[in-house]
Amino acid sequence: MLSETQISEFRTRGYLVLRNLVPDAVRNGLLAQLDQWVQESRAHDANYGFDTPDGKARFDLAQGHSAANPRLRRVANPVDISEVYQTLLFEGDLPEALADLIGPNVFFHHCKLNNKFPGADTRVEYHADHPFDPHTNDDGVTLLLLLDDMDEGNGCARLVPGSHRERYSHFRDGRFIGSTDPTLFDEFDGRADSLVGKAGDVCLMDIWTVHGGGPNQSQDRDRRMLIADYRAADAFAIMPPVVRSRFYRRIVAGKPTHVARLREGTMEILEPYPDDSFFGLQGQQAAGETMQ
Ligand SMILES: O=C(O)CCC(=O)C(=O)O
Repeated sequence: MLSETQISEFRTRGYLVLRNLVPDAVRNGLLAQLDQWVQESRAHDANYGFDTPDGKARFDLAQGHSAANPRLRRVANPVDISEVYQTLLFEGDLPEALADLIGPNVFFHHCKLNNKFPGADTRVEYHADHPFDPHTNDDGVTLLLLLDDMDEGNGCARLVPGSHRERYSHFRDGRFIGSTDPTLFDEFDGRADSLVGKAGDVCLMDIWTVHGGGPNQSQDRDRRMLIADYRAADAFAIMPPVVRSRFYRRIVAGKPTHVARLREGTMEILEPYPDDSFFGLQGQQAAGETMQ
């Protein structure tokens, strides 16, 4: 599905944007489901939905959440509870594009919805995805589907081109902090490209590409993004997945294997962390939580 030029752009920059890939009808189905979850969140005052494979809350609420002002900032593995998400992520064009980059055999790892509400201070600190889920090899792609039009004003993601060839520690004082060293954030800000795009655009990002993003500073523009992590089928986890899906290791392209491929090198190994989502790990409390 991808051209040689697109594949080469992915390898050089560490990401590739495919414009207008997901039709409005499909996107509207995903958003209708998300709207329903936001409505349901009004009945809760702390994270909820613990019927997940790892017992962590599926629905993560930002500070300031209330029935009148719902702040559902993250849904872990919407695919586990919604068929429209399954169809999009497991069938059709998207798995085909992934197979062109890391195939022919590809499995689904996990996914999540990130919801930056207008005026909310939710930000994402610069990090790469592979350090959260180390595997025997690092052939993997994170897919970012823009559910709304995005730019810096409503907190689009920012990606550091070329950073997939660099390596940054996600530890500080011997502890996994879920981001690169904060003293590097200014440098990354200077180098990063903003993922400016229209709803329906898809970005395919190498799992080593450093990325982050500021808050949604607009008064009235949503910033909703679906994020899905896929790996080559011969990559095997070195530790349990941090956001476990009931579809973990589902083959979406090619066929399964029981033979692991190993990449030589070194890798930081995190301790499993208790927070429901990585926002907690990055120091942004959920509704009802207080600083330790
Ligand atoms: O929502 C975003 O802009 C990026 C989120 C992200 O990188 C993540 O959840 O791992």
